[in-house]
Amino acid sequence: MAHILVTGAAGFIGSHTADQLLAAGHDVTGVDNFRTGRRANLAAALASPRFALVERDVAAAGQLNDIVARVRPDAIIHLAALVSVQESIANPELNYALNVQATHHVAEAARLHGVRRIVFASSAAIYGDATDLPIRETTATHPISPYGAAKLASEALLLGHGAAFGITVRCQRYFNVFGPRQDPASPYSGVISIFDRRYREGKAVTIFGDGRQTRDFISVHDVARANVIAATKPGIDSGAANICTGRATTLNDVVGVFSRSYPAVPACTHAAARTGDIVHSLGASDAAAAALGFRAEVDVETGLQELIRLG
Ligand code: UD2
Repeated sequence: MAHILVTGAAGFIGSHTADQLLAAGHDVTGVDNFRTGRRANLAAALASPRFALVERDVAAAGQLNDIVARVRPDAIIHLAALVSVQESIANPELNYALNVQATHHVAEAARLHGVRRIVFASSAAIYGDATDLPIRETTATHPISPYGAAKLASEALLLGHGAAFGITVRCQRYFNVFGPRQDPASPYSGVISIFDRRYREGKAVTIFGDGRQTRDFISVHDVARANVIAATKPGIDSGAANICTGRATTLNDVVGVFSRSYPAVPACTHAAARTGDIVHSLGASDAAAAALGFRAEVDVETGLQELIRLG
């Protein structure tokens, strides 16, 4: 069994990752500054004697060093981040601190204390508005937001450290992640989290555009499993891979699942498409299968039904 340090452990993806690591028998040290993470997400993890939580800001230099020196983790899963593209546009300086500098601090903590592996939360945002689908890891990267740029820069920082200092680095390029604990609070939150809340409240949802836009929606349970594999599977090499399903789902299909489960909720309304919205996004999943042996298992309908049951 391994000891894994998870930054951003109280977040949406972090808390599911901690839960799955614990379920697999590993020890977990979670680090979070609770800027966007929530203690309630860790209710299950905190009940485990193999889980420890440290409140700390990884974006401040040196903040991880004493923890890493004490815990001596086998791997760091670095998920702490500024998670909103819109916030990165409103506040590029904060994006730089939380999404670039913090990554460098993680890489340095790993180098200084001999951590052998880092798993990093990258994003499909590094590909920008690529239109040649499905998106492969060989697709040209051209970020169109400070957020996407920071994720791409972080990949480079980590892979550079990895090559120079003998650290295995896995960059996980998540597509549209959805599932329990995703925060629907902002208008720019993941569309499924917004729709889930509105249907539960009995309110009509709004589709921006005709609803025929598609996304590669991946369940957070699959994403957490991909993180566990990347952090703990023996004998894997450094690299980057899409973490996606390889299947496109239209927004109309998503609304269809909700509306069948909530027949009393008024029909959805339509508004103008969001400026800058990409119409189609779809990842190729073969690289993650080859490098990690990972394939997504939760189809969108099953994942939506889980949310609806929890509602
Ligand atoms: C995703 C990521 C973003 C960035 C981007 C890169 C999320 C939450 N966002 O943005 O971080 O990586 O991909 O391409 O994963 N929509 C509605 N009604 C609503 C809200 C949204 O119709 O109330 C539409 C929206 O206009 C878009 C689709 O739903 O066409 C998906 O929107 P999103 O914000 O969940 O995710 P996306 O793909 O724009």
